[in-house]
Amino acid sequence: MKLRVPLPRFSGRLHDARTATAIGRWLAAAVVVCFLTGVISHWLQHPPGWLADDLPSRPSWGYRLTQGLHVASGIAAIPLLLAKLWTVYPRLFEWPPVRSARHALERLSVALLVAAAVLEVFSGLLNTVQWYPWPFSFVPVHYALAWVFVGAMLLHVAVKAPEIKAHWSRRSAGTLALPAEDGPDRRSLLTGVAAAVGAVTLATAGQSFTPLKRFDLLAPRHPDHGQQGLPVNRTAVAAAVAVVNVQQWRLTVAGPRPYVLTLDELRALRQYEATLPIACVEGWSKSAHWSGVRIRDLLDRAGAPPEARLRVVSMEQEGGYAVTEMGHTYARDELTLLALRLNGEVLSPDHGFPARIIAPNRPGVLQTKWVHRLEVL
Ligand SMILES: Nc1nc2c(c(=O)[nH]1)N[C@H]1C(S)=C(S)[C@@H](COP(=O)(O)O)O[C@H]1N2
Ligand SMILES: [Mo]
Repeated sequence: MKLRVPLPRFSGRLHDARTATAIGRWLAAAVVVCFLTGVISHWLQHPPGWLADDLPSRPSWGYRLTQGLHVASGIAAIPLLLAKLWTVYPRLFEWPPVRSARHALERLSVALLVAAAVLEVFSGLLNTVQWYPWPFSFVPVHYALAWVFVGAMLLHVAVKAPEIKAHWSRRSAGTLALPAEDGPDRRSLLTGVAAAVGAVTLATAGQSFTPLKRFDLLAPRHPDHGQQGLPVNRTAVAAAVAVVNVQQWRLTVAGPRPYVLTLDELRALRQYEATLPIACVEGWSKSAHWSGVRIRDLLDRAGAPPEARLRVVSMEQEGGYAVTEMGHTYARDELTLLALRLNGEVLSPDHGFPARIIAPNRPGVLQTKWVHRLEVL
């Protein structure tokens, strides 16, 4: 008996190379922006050894821009990816499934590409809502997958280069005599995809691009929701930081000339002001007005050498951000503060009372709250 596989037949005409190329170009553009800004983000948060002491602390808005672009391009990639997969999915039913060793390899690389792409964008999306329904740690997996994704995409573009070239523009497709009557349908499809990208971008970009905050309907954060004019990522209760007894609280600075300060002594030191954003890796950001003591003044008083790194220790007991480090480019920047006040008020407990780090061009996760100890390294 002959085996008969009931393959679906596709009557839609838009599952063709021209549509795949048109959407693929936009998708590739979004992925390139997302990848480059993602690598910047990763290196600022987890610098490789050779870079750790040279990370630039300027421009002060740099991380806000790159991370805003990272999350926006990642969100835009979702409708593009879905549209691209819709365009090419009839190929899943190609018969025979494998024609040659070369063909098998190509299909395998496409399977890898699709798997990496889907996992990457959806893990990123879930991260923006702080939802981690998986057993692995987000950052290393998201970072490693990014390389797999981009590597598989480059391979795919190389393999498909002749087809991409042939279908790059409407005119080049015309020379291959694609049916002209598909034109209006394709235009509707592409317009629909563009509208979807525009809609998700408009409905989320306001979480970091504040002029659009009125339209910020889908983003998990709104720049105006939060105490003292600034969103809160982790409250004092969530971080299990006890209510601070101001009389007993001390800032300890460990270094060649260690010292301890009370809160009143800290407030009596020369105060500086800085307007700097909190730019969370999850995609929201907002500028705020801070004042407090310059980190470099505290370091000088401790006799720290100019190239010294600094370890910042929070009163928070557990949690991945309780202890952070900063290189000398940040520690010596005149804008880097041990902030005591935010937007004209004493820091609220959720914003890190009594003292927190605020530094330019730095991921939000490293803007340590509830600081009580600084160590010169
Ligand atoms: N000790 C400590 N500091 C922390 C965090 C934390 O969990 N623990 N969260 C960080 C993150 S992820 C961000 S985005 C900022 C948010 O600061 P905000 O709540 O003052 O806006 O604080 C950072 N500082
Ligand atoms: Mo964050």
